[in-house]
Amino acid sequence: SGYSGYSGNSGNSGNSGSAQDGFQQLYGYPPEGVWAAPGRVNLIGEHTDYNDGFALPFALPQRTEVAAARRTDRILRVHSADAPSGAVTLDLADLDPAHPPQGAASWAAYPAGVAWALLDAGLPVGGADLHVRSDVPTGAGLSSSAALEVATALALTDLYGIGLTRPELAALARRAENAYVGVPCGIMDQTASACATQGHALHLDTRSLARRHIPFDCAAAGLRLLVIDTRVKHALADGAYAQRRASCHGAAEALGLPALRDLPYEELEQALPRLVDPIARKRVRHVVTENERVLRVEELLRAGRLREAGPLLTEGHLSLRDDYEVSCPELDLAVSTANAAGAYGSRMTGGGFGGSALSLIDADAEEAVIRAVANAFLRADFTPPRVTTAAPSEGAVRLL
Ligand code: GAF
Repeated sequence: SGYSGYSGNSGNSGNSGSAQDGFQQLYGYPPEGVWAAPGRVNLIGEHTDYNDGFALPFALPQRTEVAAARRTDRILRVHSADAPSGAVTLDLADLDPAHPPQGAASWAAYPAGVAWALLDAGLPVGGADLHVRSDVPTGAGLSSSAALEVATALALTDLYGIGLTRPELAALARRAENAYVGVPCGIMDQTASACATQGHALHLDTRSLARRHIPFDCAAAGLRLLVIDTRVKHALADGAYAQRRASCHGAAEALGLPALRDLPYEELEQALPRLVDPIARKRVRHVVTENERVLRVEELLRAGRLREAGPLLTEGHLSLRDDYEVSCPELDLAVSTANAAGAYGSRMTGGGFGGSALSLIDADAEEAVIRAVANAFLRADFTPPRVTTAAPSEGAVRLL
């Protein structure tokens, strides 16, 4: 998910050269193949995926590549171009969710978790050598972890002739993260990385797992999507995520519903007074209005009315800031500054408490918005943000 982010890789860090060459140099023989999976931005639909709700992510052009080859024994060797740990050697027989790799090797919990999840599902995966390179920034709320999990899952299943569908790959990658790495994320990030397609946002119903590919071509409409990485990650993030989940599940139970997904938008105002806890009321209001925003943004995209989606993005941000309370001063400043500089709308994306915001702008406003955000961060004495543009890109693929 990138929620806790594997920490070996700072992204864009000059790990130039191909994954294939890196593999050859490291292991002294060529890989059997190279697989890649992207990071994601969520356009709208935040903190809905553990409430059986809707999300609308798209894949980033930045991706994680895994060059890999089978081994004849039961050893998994993993190496990342950016990790300080050197190669990490694991025995498949010893993979244990109670003891994932620690310290400098903790990034290896993601590929190890994928191997563990495959074995745990009774699938015939064997030993492998892996070399990873990535330009998905870590800790930026852009799902570097999901990219690593999905690329590894695709590599190992292809190498061992295990035919999983893309949604099955996503589910397996999520299980690795939940049960082995120990992060209680939903299914959005892995699904985006595994299933997204170029030029489209992916409408995901996290209950039925039904997916719709919605054409989303900003360039053709004279628009750009900015991704503003605030480069902060507030310590609160992990505990607060679990708390939000618990609070949503508690509220659904109090309302007698299987999940908050089952509270229709039209019935929200009637239902809220039935919750005694004012905090729970706010959390529920976010989730229910956010599901509605996903459907409205999807409709606007389908109608080619991209600019009109802007205000819904900003509404979503305010809901995350005020009702869900997962924003932070850096994200709020990015959003308000971009909007004041002419953006159609902006919002935080991902789990929150840092990471990235996205902003929908006119193509010719790019320089002005970037300058305004950079200046605002400077004046606030915040770390300078990293701003990139993102076009909806292809999900996981085999490259070689
Ligand atoms: C993180 C999680 F990993 C996702 O599953 C999702 O819940 C998101 O936060 C919030 O929408 O990225």
